[in-house]
Amino acid sequence: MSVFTLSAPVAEALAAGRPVVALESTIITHGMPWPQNLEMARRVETTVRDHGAEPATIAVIDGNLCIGLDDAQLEALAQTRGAAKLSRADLAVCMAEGRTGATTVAATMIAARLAGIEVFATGGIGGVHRGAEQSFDVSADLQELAQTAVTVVCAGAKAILDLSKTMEVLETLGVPVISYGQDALPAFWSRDAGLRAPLRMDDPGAIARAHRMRAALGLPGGQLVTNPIPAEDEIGRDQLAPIIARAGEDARLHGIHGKAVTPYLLQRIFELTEGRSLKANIALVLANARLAAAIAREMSALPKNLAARDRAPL
Ligand code: PSU
Ligand code: MN
Repeated sequence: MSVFTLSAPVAEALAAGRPVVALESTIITHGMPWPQNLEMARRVETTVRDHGAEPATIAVIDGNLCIGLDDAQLEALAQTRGAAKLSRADLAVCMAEGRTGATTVAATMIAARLAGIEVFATGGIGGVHRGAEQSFDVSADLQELAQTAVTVVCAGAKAILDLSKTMEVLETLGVPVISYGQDALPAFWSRDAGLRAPLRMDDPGAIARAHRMRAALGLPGGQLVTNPIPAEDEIGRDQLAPIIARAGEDARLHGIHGKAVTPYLLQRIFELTEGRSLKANIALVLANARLAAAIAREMSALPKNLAARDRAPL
């Protein structure tokens, strides 16, 4: 028996070597309000399909690690209030107890890797929180990128984080951070974080080759591709800065900590921007789905063991 369950369309695509894009589910249960969360989840899946790849949304449903959800499962997940937020630490416990939970970037990478899915689209990864020198709040997503070979397409780390510290940790962990099509690091709702990205690539084919080249070099871990939000949908950095500061202040006043921090901040920024942050969030996820599909198409056209002949025996 397999530890995970593939949906029929995902199983067929993987068996045929067709491109597949993994999608996370925490963004559905904890990142966006109902019913926009369901609408977003459906549109992301359609976008991946329209761009020539099979979407595989990942979640734990009644203890089953499901890779690929049908529409009824997607709707039930979007409506549920009790879903746990699952990172690397929580995945096995949720499955052992037969419960339902949504996978974060870290847990989605683990599941994608198990199924042989190499490309994953999300909104923004977790990172080093502001004040981490006091709270030690550093997302497990960073460590996962260092050890699990999945290329993650995001719109940057969420601007609620300390972006320079997040970049420092990723550098230490040896994670390639690749800005797509521009020199600047994007910051989720804004195109420019005010920092230069360590790497820049403009070609999905080269990104796919770099992923396989890492494996050929025997390097564990994935790649982080940061794709700037489309210009017409962005909220400028200066406009957001006071709102993010206020949301952070409110989180402190209410004693929010641990797993609750990111969902709280996203919800508070939604309120303070009167819904504009959600509109931007949906637009950037759709853009990431398009780029991830393009990378997955390129990946499926490459030989599986690219340059493996050049690798010294271990
Ligand atoms: N991107 C979004 N919305 C989200 C998230 C990402 O647009 O809600 C989720 C992801 O699942 C990510 C998680 O892994 O937030 C990070 O949570 P934490 O900071 O607690 O590790
Ligand atoms: Mn955290």
